[in-house]
Amino acid sequence: MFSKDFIFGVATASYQIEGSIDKDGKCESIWDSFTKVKGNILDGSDGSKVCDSYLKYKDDVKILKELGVNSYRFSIAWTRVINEKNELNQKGLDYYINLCKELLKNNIKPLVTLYHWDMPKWLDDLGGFLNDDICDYFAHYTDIVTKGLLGLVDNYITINEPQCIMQLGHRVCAHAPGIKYTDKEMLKAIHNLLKCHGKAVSVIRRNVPNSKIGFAPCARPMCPSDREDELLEKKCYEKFFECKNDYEFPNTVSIYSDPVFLGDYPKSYYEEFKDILPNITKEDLKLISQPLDYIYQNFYTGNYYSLDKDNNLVKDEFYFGYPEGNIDWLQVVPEALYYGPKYLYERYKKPIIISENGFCNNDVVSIDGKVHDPERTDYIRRYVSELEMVSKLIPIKGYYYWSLFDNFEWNSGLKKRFGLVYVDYRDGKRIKKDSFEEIKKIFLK
Ligand code: GBH
Repeated sequence: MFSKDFIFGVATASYQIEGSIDKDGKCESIWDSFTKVKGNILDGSDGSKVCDSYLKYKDDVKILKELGVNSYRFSIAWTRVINEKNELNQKGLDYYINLCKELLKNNIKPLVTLYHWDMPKWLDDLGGFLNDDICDYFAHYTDIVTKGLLGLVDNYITINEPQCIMQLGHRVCAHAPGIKYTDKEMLKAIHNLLKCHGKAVSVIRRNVPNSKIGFAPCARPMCPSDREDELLEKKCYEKFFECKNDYEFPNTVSIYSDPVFLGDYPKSYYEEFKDILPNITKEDLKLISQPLDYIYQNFYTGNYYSLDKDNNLVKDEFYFGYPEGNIDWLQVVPEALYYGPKYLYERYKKPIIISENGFCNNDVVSIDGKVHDPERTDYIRRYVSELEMVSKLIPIKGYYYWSLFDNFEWNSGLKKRFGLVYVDYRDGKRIKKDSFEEIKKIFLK
Protein backbone atom coordinates (compact mmCIF):
# COMPACT_ATOMS: atom_id res chain seq x y z
CA MET A 1 0.00 0.00 0.00
CA PHE A 2 1.07 3.59 0.58
CA SER A 3 4.13 4.51 2.65
CA LYS A 4 4.08 4.52 6.47
CA ASP A 5 3.98 8.31 6.71
CA PHE A 6 1.13 8.58 4.21
CA ILE A 7 -1.34 11.34 5.08
CA PHE A 8 -4.89 10.10 5.35
CA GLY A 9 -7.33 12.89 6.05
CA VAL A 10 -10.72 14.42 5.42
CA ALA A 11 -11.53 17.96 4.30
CA THR A 12 -14.14 20.62 5.04
CA ALA A 13 -14.52 24.38 4.55
CA SER A 14 -15.67 27.10 6.93
CA TYR A 15 -18.86 28.35 5.30
CA GLN A 16 -19.97 24.83 4.48
CA ILE A 17 -19.93 23.49 8.05
CA GLU A 18 -19.57 26.15 10.75
CA GLY A 19 -22.95 27.88 11.03
CA SER A 20 -23.06 30.71 13.63
CA ILE A 21 -22.62 33.24 10.85
CA ASP A 22 -22.94 36.31 13.05
CA LYS A 23 -21.46 35.15 16.37
CA ASP A 24 -18.53 36.71 18.18
CA GLY A 25 -18.01 39.62 15.82
CA LYS A 26 -17.97 37.71 12.54
CA CYS A 27 -18.65 40.08 9.65
CA GLU A 28 -20.62 39.38 6.51
CA SER A 29 -19.06 37.28 3.76
CA ILE A 30 -20.02 37.18 0.09
CA TRP A 31 -21.75 33.84 0.77
CA ASP A 32 -23.82 35.34 3.59
CA SER A 33 -25.15 37.90 1.17
CA PHE A 34 -25.33 35.65 -1.92
CA THR A 35 -27.52 33.09 -0.13
CA LYS A 36 -30.01 35.81 0.80
CA VAL A 37 -30.94 36.37 -2.84
CA LYS A 38 -33.92 34.29 -3.87
CA GLY A 39 -33.10 31.81 -6.60
CA ASN A 40 -29.35 31.68 -5.97
CA ILE A 41 -29.48 28.44 -3.96
CA LEU A 42 -31.33 25.43 -5.33
CA ASP A 43 -33.28 24.65 -2.16
CA GLY A 44 -33.21 28.15 -0.67
CA SER A 45 -30.91 27.03 2.16
CA ASP A 46 -27.84 28.81 3.56
CA GLY A 47 -24.87 28.32 5.89
CA SER A 48 -26.43 29.79 9.02
CA LYS A 49 -26.51 26.43 10.84
CA VAL A 50 -25.42 23.44 8.72
CA CYS A 51 -23.23 21.16 10.89
CA ASP A 52 -22.91 23.70 13.71
CA SER A 53 -19.18 23.08 13.81
CA TYR A 54 -18.54 26.50 15.35
CA LEU A 55 -20.29 25.24 18.47
CA LYS A 56 -19.51 21.53 18.20
CA TYR A 57 -15.85 21.46 17.30
CA LYS A 58 -15.02 19.12 20.18
CA ASP A 59 -17.52 16.61 18.85
CA ASP A 60 -16.04 17.06 15.38
CA VAL A 61 -12.62 16.10 16.69
CA LYS A 62 -14.03 13.07 18.50
CA ILE A 63 -15.45 11.85 15.20
CA LEU A 64 -12.13 12.50 13.44
CA LYS A 65 -10.36 10.51 16.12
CA GLU A 66 -12.75 7.63 15.65
CA LEU A 67 -12.20 7.77 11.93
CA GLY A 68 -8.50 7.36 12.52
CA VAL A 69 -7.26 10.17 10.26
CA ASN A 70 -3.84 11.67 10.92
CA SER A 71 -4.72 15.03 9.37
CA TYR A 72 -7.75 17.30 9.07
CA ARG A 73 -8.07 19.91 6.34
CA PHE A 74 -10.36 22.82 7.21
CA SER A 75 -10.53 26.44 6.16
CA ILE A 76 -10.49 29.67 8.10
CA ALA A 77 -13.25 32.21 7.65
CA TRP A 78 -11.52 35.49 6.87
CA THR A 79 -14.67 37.19 8.21
CA ARG A 80 -14.23 35.70 11.69
CA VAL A 81 -10.63 36.71 12.07
CA ILE A 82 -10.66 40.19 10.52
CA ASN A 83 -13.30 42.80 11.18
CA GLU A 84 -14.66 45.50 8.87
CA LYS A 85 -11.90 47.87 9.93
CA ASN A 86 -9.39 45.30 8.71
CA GLU A 87 -8.28 44.59 12.27
CA LEU A 88 -7.91 41.37 14.22
CA ASN A 89 -11.06 39.94 15.84
CA GLN A 90 -9.52 37.84 18.61
CA LYS A 91 -12.73 35.96 19.46
CA GLY A 92 -12.99 34.64 15.95
CA LEU A 93 -9.35 33.62 15.89
CA ASP A 94 -9.78 31.86 19.25
CA TYR A 95 -12.19 29.42 17.64
CA TYR A 96 -9.44 28.17 15.32
CA ILE A 97 -6.85 28.16 18.11
CA ASN A 98 -9.14 25.96 20.20
CA LEU A 99 -9.89 23.68 17.27
CA CYS A 100 -6.18 23.21 16.54
CA LYS A 101 -5.36 22.50 20.17
CA GLU A 102 -8.09 19.88 20.28
CA LEU A 103 -6.78 18.30 17.07
CA LEU A 104 -3.20 18.19 18.29
CA LYS A 105 -4.25 16.68 21.62
CA ASN A 106 -5.63 13.83 19.53
CA ASN A 107 -2.59 13.54 17.28
CA ILE A 108 -4.34 14.97 14.25
CA LYS A 109 -2.32 17.42 12.17
CA PRO A 110 -4.20 20.50 11.02
CA LEU A 111 -3.97 21.51 7.37
CA VAL A 112 -5.33 25.04 7.03
CA THR A 113 -6.83 26.50 3.87
CA LEU A 114 -6.64 30.27 4.03
CA TYR A 115 -9.19 31.00 1.33
CA HIS A 116 -12.07 28.68 0.57
CA TRP A 117 -14.33 31.22 -1.14
CA ASP A 118 -15.83 33.26 1.72
CA MET A 119 -14.41 36.71 1.06
CA PRO A 120 -15.47 39.53 3.40
CA LYS A 121 -18.35 41.39 1.77
CA TRP A 122 -16.74 44.76 2.51
CA LEU A 123 -13.65 43.70 0.57
CA ASP A 124 -15.68 42.51 -2.36
CA ASP A 125 -17.43 45.88 -2.31
CA LEU A 126 -13.99 47.43 -2.75
CA GLY A 127 -13.56 45.46 -5.98
CA GLY A 128 -12.62 41.96 -4.82
CA PHE A 129 -9.98 40.40 -7.05
CA LEU A 130 -10.08 43.39 -9.41
CA ASN A 131 -8.77 45.63 -6.64
CA ASP A 132 -4.98 45.83 -7.00
CA ASP A 133 -4.67 46.10 -3.22
CA ILE A 134 -6.37 42.75 -2.66
CA CYS A 135 -3.04 40.96 -2.19
CA ASP A 136 -2.06 43.31 0.61
CA TYR A 137 -5.34 42.64 2.38
CA PHE A 138 -4.76 38.92 1.93
CA ALA A 139 -1.18 39.20 3.19
CA HIS A 140 -2.39 41.08 6.27
CA TYR A 141 -5.00 38.42 6.99
CA THR A 142 -2.38 35.68 6.46
CA ASP A 143 -0.01 37.47 8.83
CA ILE A 144 -2.62 37.54 11.59
CA VAL A 145 -3.62 33.90 11.10
CA THR A 146 -0.09 32.51 10.95
CA LYS A 147 1.02 34.46 14.03
CA GLY A 148 -2.14 33.47 15.90
CA LEU A 149 -1.69 29.79 15.07
CA LEU A 150 2.06 29.75 15.54
CA GLY A 151 3.21 26.51 17.11
CA LEU A 152 -0.11 24.88 16.20
CA VAL A 153 -0.13 24.88 12.41
CA ASP A 154 2.68 24.51 9.90
CA ASN A 155 0.72 23.16 6.93
CA TYR A 156 -1.02 25.70 4.77
CA ILE A 157 -2.95 25.84 1.52
CA THR A 158 -3.28 29.42 0.29
CA ILE A 159 -6.25 29.22 -2.06
CA ASN A 160 -8.79 26.51 -2.87
CA GLU A 161 -9.83 25.99 -6.50
CA PRO A 162 -9.01 29.28 -8.20
CA GLN A 163 -10.84 27.87 -11.23
CA CYS A 164 -14.15 27.86 -9.35
CA ILE A 165 -13.58 31.28 -7.86
CA MET A 166 -13.20 32.68 -11.35
CA GLN A 167 -15.49 30.49 -13.45
CA LEU A 168 -18.37 29.93 -11.03
CA GLY A 169 -18.07 33.20 -9.11
CA HIS A 170 -17.32 35.56 -11.99
CA ARG A 171 -18.42 34.01 -15.26
CA VAL A 172 -21.25 31.50 -14.85
CA CYS A 173 -22.26 33.41 -11.70
CA ALA A 174 -23.59 30.32 -9.96
CA HIS A 175 -21.39 31.15 -6.96
CA ALA A 176 -20.81 34.26 -4.89
CA PRO A 177 -20.27 37.05 -5.58
CA GLY A 178 -21.98 36.37 -8.91
CA ILE A 179 -20.42 39.32 -10.67
CA LYS A 180 -19.63 38.68 -14.32
CA TYR A 181 -16.19 39.71 -15.55
CA THR A 182 -15.22 40.44 -19.13
CA ASP A 183 -12.27 38.43 -20.49
CA LYS A 184 -10.00 41.37 -19.83
CA GLU A 185 -11.17 41.75 -16.23
CA MET A 186 -10.89 38.00 -15.78
CA LEU A 187 -7.19 38.00 -16.72
CA LYS A 188 -6.50 40.83 -14.33
CA ALA A 189 -8.44 39.14 -11.53
CA ILE A 190 -6.56 35.86 -12.09
CA HIS A 191 -3.27 37.72 -11.96
CA ASN A 192 -4.26 39.43 -8.71
CA LEU A 193 -5.40 36.12 -7.25
CA LEU A 194 -2.01 34.60 -8.07
CA LYS A 195 -0.34 37.58 -6.43
CA CYS A 196 -2.46 36.96 -3.32
CA HIS A 197 -1.10 33.43 -3.30
CA GLY A 198 2.47 34.69 -3.72
CA LYS A 199 2.25 37.30 -0.97
CA ALA A 200 0.72 34.77 1.39
CA VAL A 201 3.59 32.37 0.69
CA SER A 202 6.12 35.08 1.64
CA VAL A 203 4.25 35.80 4.86
CA ILE A 204 3.94 32.13 5.85
CA ARG A 205 7.65 31.49 5.15
CA ARG A 206 8.59 34.51 7.23
CA ASN A 207 6.31 33.67 10.17
CA VAL A 208 6.25 29.88 10.35
CA PRO A 209 9.46 27.90 10.68
CA ASN A 210 9.37 24.57 8.83
CA SER A 211 6.14 25.48 7.08
CA LYS A 212 4.82 23.26 4.29
CA ILE A 213 2.87 25.22 1.73
CA GLY A 214 0.73 24.49 -1.31
CA PHE A 215 -1.98 25.80 -3.57
CA ALA A 216 -5.09 23.68 -4.33
CA PRO A 217 -6.50 23.95 -7.83
CA CYS A 218 -9.06 21.55 -9.28
CA ALA A 219 -9.05 19.68 -12.55
CA ARG A 220 -10.89 17.22 -14.69
CA PRO A 221 -8.16 15.19 -16.35
CA MET A 222 -8.34 13.83 -19.89
CA CYS A 223 -7.93 10.07 -19.51
CA PRO A 224 -6.92 7.82 -22.40
CA SER A 225 -9.56 5.16 -23.12
CA ASP A 226 -6.79 2.84 -24.26
CA ARG A 227 -4.13 2.72 -21.57
CA GLU A 228 -1.54 1.12 -23.84
CA ASP A 229 -1.66 3.83 -26.48
CA GLU A 230 1.28 6.17 -25.82
CA LEU A 231 0.40 8.68 -28.51
CA LEU A 232 -3.08 9.00 -27.06
CA GLU A 233 -1.72 9.60 -23.57
CA LYS A 234 0.68 12.23 -24.91
CA LYS A 235 -2.17 14.04 -26.64
CA CYS A 236 -4.31 13.87 -23.49
CA TYR A 237 -1.44 15.34 -21.50
CA GLU A 238 -1.02 18.20 -23.96
CA LYS A 239 -4.71 18.99 -24.01
CA PHE A 240 -4.86 18.92 -20.23
CA PHE A 241 -2.35 21.76 -20.04
CA GLU A 242 -3.73 23.96 -22.83
CA CYS A 243 -4.83 27.28 -21.43
CA LYS A 244 -8.11 27.01 -23.33
CA ASN A 245 -9.35 23.46 -23.83
CA ASP A 246 -12.68 21.62 -23.77
CA TYR A 247 -13.18 22.86 -20.22
CA GLU A 248 -13.65 26.42 -21.18
CA PHE A 249 -11.45 29.25 -20.00
CA PRO A 250 -10.96 30.12 -17.13
CA ASN A 251 -11.53 26.58 -15.90
CA THR A 252 -8.19 25.11 -16.96
CA VAL A 253 -5.03 24.21 -15.05
CA SER A 254 -2.03 25.80 -16.71
CA ILE A 255 -3.12 29.45 -16.43
CA TYR A 256 -2.89 29.06 -12.65
CA SER A 257 -0.35 26.32 -12.05
CA ASP A 258 2.24 27.26 -14.70
CA PRO A 259 2.91 30.70 -13.15
CA VAL A 260 2.98 29.12 -9.68
CA PHE A 261 5.27 26.18 -10.48
CA LEU A 262 7.08 27.21 -13.66
CA GLY A 263 7.36 30.95 -13.14
CA ASP A 264 5.33 32.11 -16.14
CA TYR A 265 2.02 31.76 -17.93
CA PRO A 266 1.98 29.23 -20.77
CA LYS A 267 2.97 30.47 -24.23
CA SER A 268 -0.54 29.88 -25.51
CA TYR A 269 -1.85 32.37 -22.92
CA TYR A 270 0.19 35.21 -24.43
CA GLU A 271 -0.94 34.27 -27.94
CA GLU A 272 -4.58 33.71 -27.07
CA PHE A 273 -5.03 36.92 -25.09
CA LYS A 274 -2.48 39.23 -26.67
CA ASP A 275 -4.87 42.19 -26.91
CA ILE A 276 -6.19 42.07 -23.38
CA LEU A 277 -3.21 41.09 -21.23
CA PRO A 278 -2.96 42.51 -17.71
CA ASN A 279 0.19 44.21 -16.56
CA ILE A 280 2.57 41.34 -15.74
CA THR A 281 5.96 42.26 -14.33
CA LYS A 282 9.04 40.16 -13.64
CA GLU A 283 8.64 40.86 -9.90
CA ASP A 284 5.05 39.61 -10.03
CA LEU A 285 6.15 36.33 -11.58
CA LYS A 286 8.89 35.95 -9.02
CA LEU A 287 6.44 36.55 -6.21
CA ILE A 288 3.94 34.07 -7.65
CA SER A 289 6.47 31.31 -8.24
CA GLN A 290 8.20 31.02 -4.88
CA PRO A 291 9.00 27.37 -4.22
CA LEU A 292 6.18 25.28 -2.77
CA ASP A 293 6.43 22.01 -0.89
CA TYR A 294 3.56 20.14 -2.48
CA ILE A 295 1.23 20.06 -5.39
CA TYR A 296 -2.21 19.87 -3.82
CA GLN A 297 -4.98 19.10 -6.26
CA ASN A 298 -8.71 18.37 -6.02
CA PHE A 299 -9.89 15.57 -8.31
CA TYR A 300 -13.43 14.23 -8.50
CA THR A 301 -14.02 13.31 -12.09
CA GLY A 302 -12.54 13.34 -15.58
CA ASN A 303 -13.25 12.49 -19.19
CA TYR A 304 -12.24 9.65 -21.48
CA TYR A 305 -10.66 10.31 -24.85
CA SER A 306 -9.55 8.26 -27.82
CA LEU A 307 -8.00 8.94 -31.24
CA ASP A 308 -9.94 9.01 -34.49
CA LYS A 309 -8.48 7.63 -37.74
CA ASP A 310 -6.52 10.88 -38.31
CA ASN A 311 -5.11 10.70 -34.79
CA ASN A 312 -7.24 13.57 -33.49
CA LEU A 313 -8.48 13.44 -29.91
CA VAL A 314 -12.16 12.71 -29.52
CA LYS A 315 -14.16 12.69 -26.32
CA ASP A 316 -15.74 9.36 -25.43
CA GLU A 317 -18.88 8.37 -23.59
CA PHE A 318 -18.66 7.80 -19.86
CA TYR A 319 -18.80 4.24 -18.61
CA PHE A 320 -22.31 3.80 -17.28
CA GLY A 321 -21.63 0.67 -15.24
CA TYR A 322 -20.45 2.72 -12.26
CA PRO A 323 -22.77 4.23 -9.67
CA GLU A 324 -23.99 7.65 -10.74
CA GLY A 325 -23.02 10.73 -8.72
CA ASN A 326 -26.02 12.69 -7.52
CA ILE A 327 -24.75 16.00 -8.93
CA ASP A 328 -24.57 16.90 -12.60
CA TRP A 329 -20.81 17.29 -13.02
CA LEU A 330 -19.68 14.22 -11.10
CA GLN A 331 -19.21 11.28 -13.46
CA VAL A 332 -17.23 8.38 -12.06
CA VAL A 333 -13.85 8.26 -13.80
CA PRO A 334 -11.47 6.50 -11.39
CA GLU A 335 -8.54 6.89 -13.81
CA ALA A 336 -8.60 10.60 -12.93
CA LEU A 337 -6.59 9.66 -9.84
CA TYR A 338 -3.99 7.97 -12.02
CA TYR A 339 -3.56 10.33 -14.96
CA GLY A 340 -4.22 13.57 -13.06
CA PRO A 341 -1.32 13.13 -10.63
CA LYS A 342 0.86 11.63 -13.38
CA TYR A 343 0.44 14.65 -15.67
CA LEU A 344 1.01 17.09 -12.82
CA TYR A 345 4.18 15.36 -11.73
CA GLU A 346 5.52 15.20 -15.26
CA ARG A 347 5.10 18.94 -15.63
CA TYR A 348 5.74 20.36 -12.14
CA LYS A 349 7.89 17.67 -10.48
CA LYS A 350 6.79 18.00 -6.87
CA PRO A 351 5.27 15.53 -4.41
CA ILE A 352 1.51 15.33 -4.74
CA ILE A 353 -1.27 15.37 -2.17
CA ILE A 354 -4.88 14.82 -3.19
CA SER A 355 -6.57 17.63 -1.29
CA GLU A 356 -10.12 16.57 -2.21
CA ASN A 357 -11.82 13.56 -3.74
CA GLY A 358 -15.35 12.54 -2.95
CA PHE A 359 -18.73 11.25 -4.01
CA CYS A 360 -22.17 12.84 -3.90
CA ASN A 361 -24.88 10.33 -3.15
CA ASN A 362 -28.59 10.43 -2.57
CA ASP A 363 -28.17 9.24 1.03
CA VAL A 364 -31.14 8.42 3.21
CA VAL A 365 -31.52 7.12 6.75
CA SER A 366 -32.93 3.63 6.45
CA ILE A 367 -35.46 2.02 8.68
CA ASP A 368 -32.65 0.49 10.74
CA GLY A 369 -31.46 4.00 11.58
CA LYS A 370 -28.31 3.62 9.48
CA VAL A 371 -27.12 5.15 6.24
CA HIS A 372 -26.10 2.52 3.69
CA ASP A 373 -23.98 4.05 0.97
CA PRO A 374 -22.21 1.24 -0.91
CA GLU A 375 -21.88 3.55 -3.95
CA ARG A 376 -19.58 5.87 -2.01
CA THR A 377 -17.42 3.01 -0.80
CA ASP A 378 -17.26 1.69 -4.35
CA TYR A 379 -16.17 5.12 -5.59
CA ILE A 380 -13.44 5.45 -2.97
CA ARG A 381 -12.11 1.95 -3.60
CA ARG A 382 -11.92 2.45 -7.35
CA TYR A 383 -10.26 5.86 -7.12
CA VAL A 384 -7.80 4.88 -4.41
CA SER A 385 -6.74 1.80 -6.29
CA GLU A 386 -5.79 4.04 -9.24
CA LEU A 387 -3.91 6.31 -6.86
CA GLU A 388 -2.05 3.33 -5.45
CA MET A 389 -1.06 2.28 -8.95
CA VAL A 390 0.36 5.66 -9.83
CA SER A 391 2.11 5.94 -6.47
CA LYS A 392 4.48 3.26 -7.77
CA LEU A 393 5.68 5.75 -10.38
CA ILE A 394 5.57 9.12 -8.64
CA PRO A 395 5.59 10.47 -5.05
CA ILE A 396 2.04 10.57 -3.67
CA LYS A 397 2.07 11.85 -0.11
CA GLY A 398 -1.54 11.95 0.97
CA TYR A 399 -5.26 11.79 0.32
CA TYR A 400 -8.08 13.86 1.81
CA TYR A 401 -11.64 12.65 1.35
CA TRP A 402 -14.26 15.35 0.73
CA SER A 403 -15.98 15.55 3.09
CA LEU A 404 -16.15 14.60 6.75
CA PHE A 405 -19.78 15.75 6.95
CA ASP A 406 -22.67 16.33 4.64
CA ASN A 407 -22.62 20.10 4.37
CA PHE A 408 -23.71 23.21 2.51
CA GLU A 409 -22.94 22.34 -1.09
CA TRP A 410 -22.81 25.94 -2.36
CA ASN A 411 -25.49 26.76 -4.93
CA SER A 412 -26.82 23.19 -4.67
CA GLY A 413 -27.73 23.74 -1.03
CA LEU A 414 -28.23 20.99 1.52
CA LYS A 415 -29.62 18.21 -0.62
CA LYS A 416 -26.29 17.18 -2.11
CA ARG A 417 -24.45 14.95 0.33
CA PHE A 418 -20.71 14.18 0.14
CA GLY A 419 -20.10 13.24 3.79
CA LEU A 420 -18.82 10.13 5.51
CA VAL A 421 -21.12 11.35 8.27
CA TYR A 422 -24.78 12.07 7.59
CA VAL A 423 -26.21 15.23 9.11
CA ASP A 424 -29.88 15.56 9.94
CA TYR A 425 -30.34 19.30 9.50
CA ARG A 426 -33.54 19.37 11.57
CA ASP A 427 -31.95 18.45 14.88
CA GLY A 428 -28.25 18.42 14.08
CA LYS A 429 -27.95 14.68 14.64
CA ARG A 430 -24.90 13.08 13.05
CA ILE A 431 -24.98 9.50 11.79
CA LYS A 432 -21.89 7.68 10.59
CA LYS A 433 -22.55 6.21 7.18
CA ASP A 434 -21.35 2.73 6.21
CA SER A 435 -18.55 4.35 4.19
CA PHE A 436 -17.18 5.82 7.44
CA GLU A 437 -16.19 2.30 8.51
CA GLU A 438 -15.28 1.14 5.01
CA ILE A 439 -12.79 3.94 4.32
CA LYS A 440 -10.83 2.84 7.41
CA LYS A 441 -10.39 -0.60 5.87
CA ILE A 442 -8.85 1.05 2.83
CA PHE A 443 -6.42 3.37 4.61
CA LEU A 444 -5.75 1.79 7.97
CA LYS A 445 -4.98 -1.78 7.08
C1 GBH B 1 -15.01 21.32 -4.49
O1 GBH B 1 -15.38 21.97 -5.66
C2 GBH B 1 -14.98 22.34 -3.42
O2 GBH B 1 -13.66 22.66 -3.04
C3 GBH B 1 -15.82 22.00 -2.24
O3 GBH B 1 -16.04 23.16 -1.48
C4 GBH B 1 -17.10 21.35 -2.70
O4 GBH B 1 -18.04 21.19 -1.68
C5 GBH B 1 -16.72 20.03 -3.29
O5 GBH B 1 -15.74 20.17 -4.27
C6 GBH B 1 -17.89 19.26 -3.87
O6 GBH B 1 -18.49 19.95 -4.90
O7 GBH B 1 -15.62 21.44 -15.10
O8 GBH B 1 -17.54 20.04 -15.36
O9 GBH B 1 -16.24 19.86 -13.37
C7 GBH B 1 -16.19 21.36 -6.54
C8 GBH B 1 -15.58 20.85 -7.78
C9 GBH B 1 -15.06 21.57 -9.95
C10 GBH B 1 -17.36 21.32 -9.33
C11 GBH B 1 -15.49 22.39 -11.11
C12 GBH B 1 -17.80 22.08 -10.52
C13 GBH B 1 -17.18 22.81 -12.70
C14 GBH B 1 -17.81 21.99 -13.73
N1 GBH B 1 -16.02 21.64 -8.90
N2 GBH B 1 -16.79 22.01 -11.56
S1 GBH B 1 -16.72 20.78 -14.43
